[in-house]
Amino acid sequence: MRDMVTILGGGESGEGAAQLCQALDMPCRVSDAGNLSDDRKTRLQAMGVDIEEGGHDRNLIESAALVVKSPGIPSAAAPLKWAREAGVEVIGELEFASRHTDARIAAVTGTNGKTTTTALLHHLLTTGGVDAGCAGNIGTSFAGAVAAARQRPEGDHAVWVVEASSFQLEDTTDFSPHVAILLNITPDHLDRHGSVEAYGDAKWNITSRQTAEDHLIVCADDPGLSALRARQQTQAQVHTVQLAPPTSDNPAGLAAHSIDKQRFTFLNPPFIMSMQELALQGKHNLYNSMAAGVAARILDINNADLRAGFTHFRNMEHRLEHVSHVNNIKFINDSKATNVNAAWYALDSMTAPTVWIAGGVDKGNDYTSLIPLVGEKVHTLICLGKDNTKLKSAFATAVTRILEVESAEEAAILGYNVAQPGDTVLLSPACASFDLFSSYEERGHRFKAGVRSL
Ligand code: UMA
Repeated sequence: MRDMVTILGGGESGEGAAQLCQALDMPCRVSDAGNLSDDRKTRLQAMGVDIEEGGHDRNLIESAALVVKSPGIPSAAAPLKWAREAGVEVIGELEFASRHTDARIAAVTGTNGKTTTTALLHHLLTTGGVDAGCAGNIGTSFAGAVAAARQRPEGDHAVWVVEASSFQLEDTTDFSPHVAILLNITPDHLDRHGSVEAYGDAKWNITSRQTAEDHLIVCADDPGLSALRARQQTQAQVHTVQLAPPTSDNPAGLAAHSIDKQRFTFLNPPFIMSMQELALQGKHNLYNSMAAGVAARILDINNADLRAGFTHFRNMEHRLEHVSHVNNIKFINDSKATNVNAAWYALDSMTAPTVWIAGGVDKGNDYTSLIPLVGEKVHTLICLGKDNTKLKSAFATAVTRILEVESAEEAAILGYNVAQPGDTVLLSPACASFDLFSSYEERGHRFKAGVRSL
């Protein structure tokens, strides 16, 4: 029967899509190429959702009213081809969620910093008294979050702050946030998108359907993003964040810039904040803060609340997270750094001699940009991966000592043993975690457990 929604993938997105179907009284089934976790299966069965595991039945796809796909499934996958051939509409879970909320959406994307910026913007809005929800790639599926918000006595949120990945944006057809933040573009997920251009084009969907009533916030200092903007169009009002004062790029916009890195300034109307007051430190976080601040101002947050929000924000776990000091050796957990650019920012922010823990699943990494930083700051590289061949050869001449471990606890302990008082031990892998861990979160938690055991 053609009234069923077939949900492909039974992870976080699949469960969220099923919850939203239930909230909307749409019959649905979840189909997964692998197996669902026991917890998820129990929850879905309790909702009365049919579950298919170990593969996707073509009939269930061809007979669906709608296919909602999880972001991890590439669009060239066979089940999506079957759906398209049968004339069945296929949309991503993010698109599905956005079709069923009337809230204003502020969406954040970029290669790095999007999780921090999403969390910060959400914090700024709630500090300013806005009823804002937060969901998406940050960890809670947007569809599941919308379903849950609809059950509240007060109903849906007024604003959703949504972290959107390239995978999710690739699967959109109508998604059009009122405020979009595009932070930066550096090569990532090339195994999925094929080229940095295709990756950028997927991200551009954050603004491609915006109108002149909407807002796009971009970093004007990012070369990858500038290249993307040069070949793409937007109807939205553009606001820039940058280090130098803005010149020609829409001077009427709510631009933000920093002066001599000590303070940053928002224009129209003016607001100045010293960087010392910011909870988030580091150059990349300056961009993240400015972008979130511009978005918050568009969403009517006043200067006093903005200042309070910037000052009291606590950063997310696994992002340049200060774990502890042990005998004057500092431990930092940056397990979320799953690509070269993220690790570059982490290394760039190191101010002491560093023991660097890196490695995992290499997504086609080019380590060249890290070599000068590593040569300058790192005395020991600890490789934490199943196959460290590429990492070892890339840094063979840049670093004096290269060691290998196969557990994050061991990496923390070895890091402690090779560090001198005053040093920093940094876990910033530049790689995905799936060779040794189920997620970057598990990698970070186990590293922190190793630090705590010292
Ligand atoms: N599966 C199929 N058929 C396939 C392939 C996979 O059924 O052909 C199944 C798998 O067996 C698995 C499920 O799909 O059970 C997993 O779906 P998924 O990979 O889309 O993962 P979810 O658990 O739904 O989590 C997704 C995001 N994951 C990815 O995009 C890979 C999460 O981002 C996100 O937090 C979550 O939705 C809620 O929005 C994670 C991520 O790694 C953090 N994102 C990437 C990144 O940040 O770089 C993009």
